[in-house]
Amino acid sequence: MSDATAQATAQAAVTVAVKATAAASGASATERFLTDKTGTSAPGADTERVHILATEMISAVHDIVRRHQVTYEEYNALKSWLISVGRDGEWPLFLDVWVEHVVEEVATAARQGSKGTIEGPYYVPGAPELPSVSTLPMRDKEAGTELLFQGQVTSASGEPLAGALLEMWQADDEGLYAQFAPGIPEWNLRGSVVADDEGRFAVTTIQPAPYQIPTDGSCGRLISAAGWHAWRPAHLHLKVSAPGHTTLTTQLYFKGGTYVEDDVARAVKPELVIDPRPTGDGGCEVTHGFVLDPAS
Ligand code: MBD
Ligand code: FE
Repeated sequence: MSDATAQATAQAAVTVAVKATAAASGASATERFLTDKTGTSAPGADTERVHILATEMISAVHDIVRRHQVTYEEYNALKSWLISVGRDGEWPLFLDVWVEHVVEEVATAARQGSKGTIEGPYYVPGAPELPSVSTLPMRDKEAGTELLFQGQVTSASGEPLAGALLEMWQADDEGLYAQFAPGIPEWNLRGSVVADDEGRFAVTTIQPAPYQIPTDGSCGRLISAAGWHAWRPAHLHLKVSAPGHTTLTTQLYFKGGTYVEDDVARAVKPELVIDPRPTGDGGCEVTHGFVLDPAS
């Protein structure tokens, strides 16, 4: 290797290590999915169901081609884009942004308890366990407005759910997620909070920033080619669970926040918008409870 080549290689390695590239976060999300979700996503054994769904999906594509007189140029652009989504590892991102909200709607239509919404690509199981009153793991001078998030977990019949688990994950003040953007401590702004004997919790964290879909990957290229915007409103992610109850996967948004009315992932519901009030010391505070359905 020449000196110049070695230098260029070293430079490229440094750039990869420091920048939150689409390929880096996409590859992490793909690995994550293949590790955690393969069991639930293995092809179904029900041939008739696969036949119906695959046939209708392919027919929907045929209809679009006929209706819009799709050209070979457009067909090849699509082919090349689909290949690049896989290369960038952005299938989890693409599907969770543009498809998951409808799957969630269908899956939770019969719920009586709290509304939920999509999980998205950045959940990691096994975050550090924390007591009911705690602060999410964060850096020494974590940027962002301090937020005290407190409440109670109850059953549909109003019983407190002692020891309910609240798995929380969120972006930082730059909209970046630990384990999917480089240079952030592994469990930063991720925790598994155990509620007290009355199902209560009080978690100190920071307000996340809105999330922008990486502009340098395939999803970003689709967005700019179509003239859309790339943003999700700031949000907290939660999975709330208790023995004998259906796990609630949800997100909370901030009233008046940018993109709350125009989420690229269509995952905002009115019940999920919280309105923290200033505490007077520069931070803010909100009380928000969760009601879990019985296990089905
Ligand atoms: C996110 O942070 C997110 O929550 C979803 C659903 C999709 C992309 C990024
Ligand atoms: Fe998110």
